[in-house]
Amino acid sequence: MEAEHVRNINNSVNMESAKRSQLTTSLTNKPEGHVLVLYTGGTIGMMRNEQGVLVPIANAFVKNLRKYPQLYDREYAEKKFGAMGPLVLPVTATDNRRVVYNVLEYSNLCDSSNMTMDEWIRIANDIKESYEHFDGFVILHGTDTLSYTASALSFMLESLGKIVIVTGSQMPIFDTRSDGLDNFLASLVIAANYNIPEVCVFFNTNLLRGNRTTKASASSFEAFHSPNFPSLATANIKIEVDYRSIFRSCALEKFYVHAWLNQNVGLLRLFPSITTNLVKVFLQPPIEGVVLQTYGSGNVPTNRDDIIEELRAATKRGVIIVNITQCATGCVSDTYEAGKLLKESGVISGFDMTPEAALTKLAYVLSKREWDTETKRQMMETNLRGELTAGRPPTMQDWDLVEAVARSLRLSSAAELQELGSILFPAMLNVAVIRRDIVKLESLKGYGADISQANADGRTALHIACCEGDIKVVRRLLKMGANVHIKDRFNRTPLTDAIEYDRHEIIKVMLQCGAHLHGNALLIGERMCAAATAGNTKRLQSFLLAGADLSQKDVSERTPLHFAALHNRTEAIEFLLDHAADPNCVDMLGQTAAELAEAVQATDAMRLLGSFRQKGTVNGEVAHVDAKS
Ligand code: ASN
Repeated sequence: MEAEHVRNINNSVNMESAKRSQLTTSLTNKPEGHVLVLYTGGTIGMMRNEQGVLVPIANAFVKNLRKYPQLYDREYAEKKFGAMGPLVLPVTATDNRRVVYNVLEYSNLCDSSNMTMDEWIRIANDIKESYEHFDGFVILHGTDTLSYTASALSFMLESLGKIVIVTGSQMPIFDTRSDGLDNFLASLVIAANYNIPEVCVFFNTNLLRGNRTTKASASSFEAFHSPNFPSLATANIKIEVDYRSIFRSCALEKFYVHAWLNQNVGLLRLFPSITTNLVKVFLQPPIEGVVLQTYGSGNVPTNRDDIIEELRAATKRGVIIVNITQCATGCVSDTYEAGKLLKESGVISGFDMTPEAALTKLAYVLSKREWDTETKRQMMETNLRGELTAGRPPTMQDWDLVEAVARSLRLSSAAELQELGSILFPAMLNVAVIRRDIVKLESLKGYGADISQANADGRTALHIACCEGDIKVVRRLLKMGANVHIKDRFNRTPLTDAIEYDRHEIIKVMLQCGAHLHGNALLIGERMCAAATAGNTKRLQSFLLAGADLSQKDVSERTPLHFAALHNRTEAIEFLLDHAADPNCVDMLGQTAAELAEAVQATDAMRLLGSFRQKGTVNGEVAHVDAKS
């Protein structure tokens, strides 16, 4: 009896440990999400010097991060990348991807009150340089001018397909009680796990659209508000994303950086008894754009013709003047006579833009050489990155399809409705894609479907469309804002699917929209080697169109040409040679493709490669070259 009891306990202990080890394996086997952190300065990374004063200390941030187990899973990181490799977060049970992050520390770590437009341009260029190597970006920044930087970046990063989060903190991350740790961790997790192709600000559990934010408190942990637009996501026990409010670029173009800004811009805030002279001087050249902060819903005094005249004269000279409200929330309109006067004098509406968004948008719009003044004025009134609300915002009524289903299921709360939408829409979008029903796709979007919403396997309508192969459907999805970078449960992007199904036209369109090969180059090499082994020239062409290097090696340092030679695949050999595959590459045994062909007496391959026969040595150094002509 006793023995039985002990055996049962042992069994249950074994079961438990098996379950645990299964769980650990599934946690350690999680796919990775790669994030680049740009550390520009600010309180978040500061440390106290001997006098107890907060200062940024060069090269200390990363060293310190490695001491914190919440920020650095030493065991996993060192095993996989070595002691000086990228940092890795401990795995979380709730998120799909394990966060691997690199930190790029700026040489001039600065308090953000010292930031200038030059720094914004530098950040934008740094994102450009590493765009293809990371899933998302986190910018650590001082809070004082953080909203200006986030707003400026939202305009400079054109057709953005990946997430950029700007964050910081009110207290240094290494202080015992700090908001920095939560802000940084949540930003990393969101950047690695969620496809929100916007410049965002994360602070105190809220992910906000960057160009909608403003610093609202110098002391509260809730330092940033988004006065006229709801949060994009909230990070409490669960991270909940409101996919319907995400702004997606609908242009069929690749991500690019507009790395210029016009500095001749300014903010002019009206106040009772403002002098004519002050307005006049403010509007003089070289000023080219002014954000005018007026009263209430966009009003100026109706008894001040002098001011109106100065404004009229400036707009006639070509100065762009944008009207926004001094109020913390709300929008300008021309409901009052006081507001109409401004419109008549050539001042344009900034709707509900924050001062930070309006100013940085002016600096961006004015720097566009390809736009004339009228286009620039139009662009200022157009919603370019979700920075303004013009016209009626979408309401719940637009969601009547889901509502009808919800009613029949007796669901009523907004949360239930949202959840139902996230289940129904991906399925309905997929059916529309499979039926090639473009009208249905449009109407689903009209009903409130997020075009990039993934199903349970993480696959989006664009993944399915790339497999199905109808170029019209793919184009339409892209025009509706479908994102090209989303990875499914198997780490496949829509481009991976298009390659797998040899959809050449689709591959071209996807690349035009910024899609790129991702992941381990060796694995891509292996897949090309498999195609070469099978003599699958069409697949090799798919990889070539997708931007792959046809001389990419696999783990044994063999190229596709080695495999084509070994298996005597003449068409593949010809294709590879025609497309600049390097016949002189040697594998880990020091052998070229020609030598492999000779070793297996693949006669056709030997004939095609004969002129490239080369003797190599085991360590890869070329012993002599025997070039037959
Ligand atoms: N002065 C600091 C800065 O903006 C404030 C902060 O980061 N909390 O750099």
